[in-house]
Amino acid sequence: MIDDQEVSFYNDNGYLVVDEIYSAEEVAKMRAVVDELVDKASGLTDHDSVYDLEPSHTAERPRVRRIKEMYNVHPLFREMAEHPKLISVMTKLLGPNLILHGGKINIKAASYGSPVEWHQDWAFYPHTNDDVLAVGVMLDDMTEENGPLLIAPGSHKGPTFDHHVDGVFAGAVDPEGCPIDFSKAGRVTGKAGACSFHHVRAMHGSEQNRSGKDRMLMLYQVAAADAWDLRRFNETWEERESRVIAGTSTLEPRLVQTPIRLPYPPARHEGSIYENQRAMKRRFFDFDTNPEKVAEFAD
Ligand SMILES: O=C(O)CCC(=O)C(=O)O
Repeated sequence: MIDDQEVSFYNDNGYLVVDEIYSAEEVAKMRAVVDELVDKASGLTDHDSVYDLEPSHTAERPRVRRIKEMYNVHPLFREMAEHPKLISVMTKLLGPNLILHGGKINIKAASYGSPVEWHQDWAFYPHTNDDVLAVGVMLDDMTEENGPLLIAPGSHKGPTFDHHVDGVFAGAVDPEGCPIDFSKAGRVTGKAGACSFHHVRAMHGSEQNRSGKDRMLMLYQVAAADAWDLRRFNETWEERESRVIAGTSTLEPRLVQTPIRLPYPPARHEGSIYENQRAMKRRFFDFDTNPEKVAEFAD
């Protein structure tokens, strides 16, 4: 699926986009399941273990912002993590042994879908080595207008920045204190079925979706099987094995010197990155959460 030049692009920049990993039929199947799941959120008044809700959500007009760990919610999403084309790309980037360690569907609906402040995934889940990435499966076309993923090229080779506010984890960097030039970020776009791959240390974020087009992005968090999550030594062996999506696991973690910061004390607002980031004193992206205003955009 990818050649050596694309691997070099990923190694140099910390991200890559590959077209046509999933077929139109596969995307349609996944979208249909998401639609069913979103319908089930009507009546919810608060976030739960599956759904994260937009600030403008009401029980009558459900607005789901995220479906958490979708592979535990519907088997199709677990199956799609092992798609041969996807595995072929990740094998080139991370090696033959791969483990799924998290995931979500960020819905970012037309007119109001929430922004995500600048952050590095590494600040959330450091591992024993950084052969770890997130795949963004585009379930809609991701365009310049509908809040595409923005990634600061080369930032995966730099420091891990402070993601705390007043000493408590908040899941984002202070845009004023961070030396990264966000205006130089790559804007990740592609057709539905394409996938982005971003390195776990790459600085990234995205704007609120004020366009008229949905931007649904399903993220699989994948690691080389010898990268062990530093926060997670308490699951059973069977649980860990069930997350292997290619090759085999190992009991010999590979240790590599990387800049690590731990996400403790836990965020004031837990449940999702959107909630964690509510504690930020300064935001980079405009964010209209006023339900009246946001409803206006949507109508
Ligand atoms: O959906 C996006 O634009 C950002 C995704 C992301 O970085 C996250 O959910 O952690």
